[in-house]
Amino acid sequence: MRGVFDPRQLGHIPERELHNGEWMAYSETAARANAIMQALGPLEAAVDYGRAPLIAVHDSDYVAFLESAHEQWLRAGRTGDAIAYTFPVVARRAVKLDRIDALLGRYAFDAATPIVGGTWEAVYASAQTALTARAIIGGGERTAFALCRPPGHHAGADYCGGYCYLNNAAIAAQAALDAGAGKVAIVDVDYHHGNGTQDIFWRRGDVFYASIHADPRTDYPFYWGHADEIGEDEGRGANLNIPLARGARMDAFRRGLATALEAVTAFAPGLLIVSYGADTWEGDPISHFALSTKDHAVLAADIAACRLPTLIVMEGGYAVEALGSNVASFLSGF
Ligand code: Q9C
Ligand code: ZN
Repeated sequence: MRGVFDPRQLGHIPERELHNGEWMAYSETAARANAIMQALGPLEAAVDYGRAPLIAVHDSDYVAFLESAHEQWLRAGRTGDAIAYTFPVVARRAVKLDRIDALLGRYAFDAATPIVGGTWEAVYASAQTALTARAIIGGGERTAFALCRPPGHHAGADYCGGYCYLNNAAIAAQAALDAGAGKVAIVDVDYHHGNGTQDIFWRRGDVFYASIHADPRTDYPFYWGHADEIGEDEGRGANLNIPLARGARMDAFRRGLATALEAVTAFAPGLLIVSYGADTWEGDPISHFALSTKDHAVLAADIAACRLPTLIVMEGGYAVEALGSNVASFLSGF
């Protein structure tokens, strides 16, 4: 399978994140991408499609913020990672905000998403990586892999969170629609619910989003991912959440995936995008499912049995020592 990677993605190196009330080393490291590359061998370079496909999904003021945030942070006399300490949950008003701290909170929903010197270049390159892999399928390949990092599925149209800044899968989905795909389905098999992807397509009938993930009653991102969230307006019925209890093993996950894939098949998309997280693996340091490395190949084979053109976009997975074999196992299932 052809794969895409852009080395600019390695320049995003946050120092730490707030986790259960304490600072800990940042989990979403550049070493993740290196481990995957080592397991897969040479990947193709990303093509630059510019900002237009980013703006087709994200608010342009949010994208401009991402591009300038770290400079603003430095101009305010700060050093290190830019991070929010206040979040406008009560009054998310359209007032003009100038102070960098106000902007950081306005455009983030958690403290897991700092902005550092290399963040903009990396998130831009990550989105271009997804777009390039999408174009490979547009050119006639049945499958392609986008080694995206930072990941994307927690990022909404105007917010970052959960290590995500630009929603790579959503950007690729929109690009596919704009290229004439008709309808797109996204199946999200990361441990966490992809709240950003759900939000972006919440009222849309042309993109079906299905996710199997840890129950938000116990797990991040808490406020999204519950089974009763089915979309609204045109998007009513085009959102399917399948939450599983902590500790879930392959049998439960596979049943959930089968339900999701049945709905995808009924939707009859022109393209299937898989938001693939390896954080369902049994040894993941921040997650609590119990899938084995071999299980990943079985899930992928279940997906491949749908016989749809399929773009695989990398999301989470934090056990760096096992990440290469988990991703290689998943891709082998196709
Ligand atoms: N104590 C992805 O897998 N940290 N993002 C939660 C809980 C955020 C995971 C802290 C986890 C985000 C793409
Ligand atoms: Zn995850």
